[in-house]
Amino acid sequence: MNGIVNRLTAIFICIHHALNPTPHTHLGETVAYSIKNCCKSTFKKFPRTSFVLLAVAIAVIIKVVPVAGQYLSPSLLQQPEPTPVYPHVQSTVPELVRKRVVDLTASEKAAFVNAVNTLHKTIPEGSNLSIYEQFVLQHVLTMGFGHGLETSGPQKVNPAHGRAAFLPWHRQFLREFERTLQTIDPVVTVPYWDWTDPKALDVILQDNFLGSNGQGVVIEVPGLGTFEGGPVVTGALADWTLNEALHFEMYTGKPLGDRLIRFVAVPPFNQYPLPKADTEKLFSIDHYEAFNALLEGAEKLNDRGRFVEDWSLHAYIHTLIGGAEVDTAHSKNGVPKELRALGTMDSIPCSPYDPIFWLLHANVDRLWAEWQDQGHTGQTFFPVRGNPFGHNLSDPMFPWDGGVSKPGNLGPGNLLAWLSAIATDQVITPADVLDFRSLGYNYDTTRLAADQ
Ligand SMILES: [Cu+2]
Repeated sequence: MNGIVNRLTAIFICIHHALNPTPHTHLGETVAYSIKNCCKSTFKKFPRTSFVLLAVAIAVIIKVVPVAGQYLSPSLLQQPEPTPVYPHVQSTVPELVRKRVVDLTASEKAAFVNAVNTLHKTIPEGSNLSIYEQFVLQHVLTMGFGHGLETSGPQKVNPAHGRAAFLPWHRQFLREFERTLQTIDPVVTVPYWDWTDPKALDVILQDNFLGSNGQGVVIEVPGLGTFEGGPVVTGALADWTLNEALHFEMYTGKPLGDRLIRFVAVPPFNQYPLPKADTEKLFSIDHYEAFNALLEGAEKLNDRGRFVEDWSLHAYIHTLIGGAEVDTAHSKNGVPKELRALGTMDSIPCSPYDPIFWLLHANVDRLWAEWQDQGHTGQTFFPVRGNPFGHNLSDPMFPWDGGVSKPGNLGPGNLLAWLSAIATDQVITPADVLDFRSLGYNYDTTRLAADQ
C-alpha cells in the first residue's frame, strides 16, 4: 500500500511540475514542463496491474479538483505563448517623442510652426511646387485611382483610404513629413491632437500656433442658425498663398481659393471633445481591419456585424475643422449625406494643406501604436493577401511603389505634369512600417507604457 501511495504522490508532483513553468530538479534530474520527461522514471517499472487503477485515480482527481482540470485542459496546455505584433526594437536611433499638443512649450510650438512655414515657402530648384505642396500632391493623387480615372499599373484603388493600408500609408506619410521638418530643425516632432482632450482644440487654434477659425463667410444651417467660417486671416499661417490646382472641393473639383479655409464646429459637426468611450472601445477590437476601419471613421459595424456608413473619430475631426454642408433629410444609418466640403480639412484630397492635418493624423497613428503595443496578434493583425493591390502586407503603397502605378488626374489643374516632383526610389509596404519605433519615433504614451 505504501508503495502505491508513494508512486501516487510522485505522479501528483509530476503533474504539479508540469503545471508550474519553472525548470526544477526532480528525481535527480532537471526537467521542465513536460509530463513525459518528468514522469518517465516514475512510470518505469510500475506494476502493470496497478496502472489502470492509477489512471482512474488521476482521472477522478482531475474531475473533482477544478484547478487541475482547468490547467490540464488541452486548449490551455497547447496555447502558444503570445507573440508580439512586431519586435520591440531597442533602437539606437535617438528617440524623438511626439507629445500631446497641450503639453508643448511656447518654444516648441514656435519651432514647429517655423519648420512648417519654411517647408511651405521653400521651392526646390526646377520645381513649381514648394516642399510642403509636394506632400499635398502625394495625398491628392491617392484619390486619383479608381472611379473611372485614367490609371495605369497594378494600383486600381485609393492606396491610402477606405481599406487596410489607411493606417500604414498615413504612418509613412507622416513620418516622411516629420523627417523633412527635421531637416529644418532636428528636434521638431509632430505633436498629436487627442480629440478627447477639451483643451486641445483651443490650444491648436491660437494665433501663436496654427491660427483661428476662418472668418468673413456666413453660412446658414437650416433650423440651427448662421455660422461663420472662411479664410484663415490670423496667426502664423495667415499669409499662406495656396496653389489652386491642389486646393479644390472634392465633389465638384471647383477651386477652394488661395487661402486656407476653415469652418470650425459648424453643426452638425460641433461636438467637441469627442467622448472618451468612442475612442476607448477601439481597444477591445482584436481584428486589424475592423480597428483600421473604425478609427478611419467612415464606417461602423451595425448590429449584424456589417460595415455601414459612419462619420466619426478621424473623419469627424476632418469635418470639425473644415466644415461640411449636409442634407440631413437624406441620412443613411443616421449619417447625413454630404453635399459639399466647405473648407480645406474637409476636402479630403487637399486636407494636408491645413497643418492641423498632421496633428490629427499623429493621433490616429498614436492610437494604432498603442493598440499594437497591446499585443493584438495572429492573422487578424494585418492582411497578408486578399485585398486590392496596395492593401496587402507586402504590397508597395503609391507613391512609394517604385513607379509601377500612375494615378489619373483630379481637380481643376494638370497634376500629372507634376508627378516627377513626387517620384521616389523608396519602396514602402505596410510591413515596413508596422514597427513604429524602428522608424525613429515614439509617443509620450507608448514610451511610458513600455516602461511599466
Ligand atoms: Cu488621408
